[in-house]
Amino acid sequence: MAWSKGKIIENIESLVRSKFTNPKEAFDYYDGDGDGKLTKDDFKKLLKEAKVSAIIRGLVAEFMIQSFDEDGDGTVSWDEFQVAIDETELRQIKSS
Ligand SMILES: [Ca+2]
Ligand SMILES: [Ca+2]
Repeated sequence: MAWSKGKIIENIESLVRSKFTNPKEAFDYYDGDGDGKLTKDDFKKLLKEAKVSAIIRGLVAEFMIQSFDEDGDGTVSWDEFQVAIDETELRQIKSS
């Protein structure tokens, strides 16, 4: 079974929809230490719950940070996360 970017996004979307009422709640939940930033480990936890294969989790987490991290600090802030969400179906529930 191949994991495409679309499939991974689909899994994350369905996780966020089923477990949280909006993306901010999801962000705060995975931001375990509450510093307003998601690290690679935080993304790995999210991907685990999104049932993404353990084999590729590390790589996908790395890829997500690299693609979302605009200011290059190696973590993803809420602002950066929102930009990423705008590219998915989750933007529709952003304000709910
Ligand atoms: Ca954090
Ligand atoms: Ca950043």
